[in-house]
Amino acid sequence: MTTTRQIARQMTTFGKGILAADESIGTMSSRLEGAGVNPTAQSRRDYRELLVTAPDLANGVSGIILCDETLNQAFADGTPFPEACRARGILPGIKVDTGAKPCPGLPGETITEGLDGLTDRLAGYAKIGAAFAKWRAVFTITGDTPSRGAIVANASALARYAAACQEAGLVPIVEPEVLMAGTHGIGQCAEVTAAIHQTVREHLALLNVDLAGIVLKPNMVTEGSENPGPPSSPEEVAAATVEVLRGWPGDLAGVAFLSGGQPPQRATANLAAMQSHDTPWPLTFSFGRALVSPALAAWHGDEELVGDGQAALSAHVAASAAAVRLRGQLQSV
Ligand code: 5MM
Repeated sequence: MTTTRQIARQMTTFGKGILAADESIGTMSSRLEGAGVNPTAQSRRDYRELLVTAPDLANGVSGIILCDETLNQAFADGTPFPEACRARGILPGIKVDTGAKPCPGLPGETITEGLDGLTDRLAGYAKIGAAFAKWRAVFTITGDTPSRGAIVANASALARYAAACQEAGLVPIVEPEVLMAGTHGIGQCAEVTAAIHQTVREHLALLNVDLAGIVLKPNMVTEGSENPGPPSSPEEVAAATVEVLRGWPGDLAGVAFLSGGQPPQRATANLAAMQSHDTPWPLTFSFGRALVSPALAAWHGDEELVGDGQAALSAHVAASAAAVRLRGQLQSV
């Protein structure tokens, strides 16, 4: 039997990242509409089929995160998505949270929901071929947030999710995301991200989650998107991010960053700069928008342009994979 440790190693294998294509029906529909595509179950399916069938996707991607709708859909030729992914050498994953909802008692903050019935859902996802899962907690930096309450509540949910995944034989991607929105500086992002990670680690330990069988999906440490100063350089982002990550022990399987709305070139440059730091865990990507936005724009629902959409995706996957492979050149792996 393949263990969660083995799957986590496969997910973070050298030179590859994870494609986040798990937009919920609402998010995906508004992105399709924004690209001029009528959002239906079929157009969402067609778009995800375009992504999965991009030539040689497996050269730069070890896994793809899907949402419940897609995992249960089939290609136009009838092949179920999980089977189609595995046939291409790509592990299928499933987003199992049900979204960040207003947190009772904490106005303006959110708690990610989805724990009810999770054990049964995980068993069902494993049965249809999922190898891993994803749960995203969301934090915003303002004058008085994130509060301790929001950090503890979300860390506790992340830990319950992670423990349930490992019992079901699925690798949990643990995603505590500090949003870029805000005027804060890079130092404040570092402080907040470190405090959240510390609490997440404590809660994972309380539930005996095996760190060698999880993949951490954090934000990069950057200044806020409305910060009035000049943007931090890739070297500054890399140094601040790696310093925060040093709180994680060496047995963590790997780190796969979200892109967080950064332009693709910036996310890739930051990822490249990370590789000069000697870390006990691989540092790779689990980008969503930084990989798929150009593909969606190039395709925009025109079946004649599927190849263009795939070429855009392939170019961004190749650039991100090349960034990760710098590790092999800058230090021994
Ligand atoms: C792909 O978007 C994911 C799900 O979004 P919703 O549930 O809000 O529709 C999201 O969790 C994504 O996987 C992460 O935020 C990383 O994506 P980015 O675009 O930040 O790399």
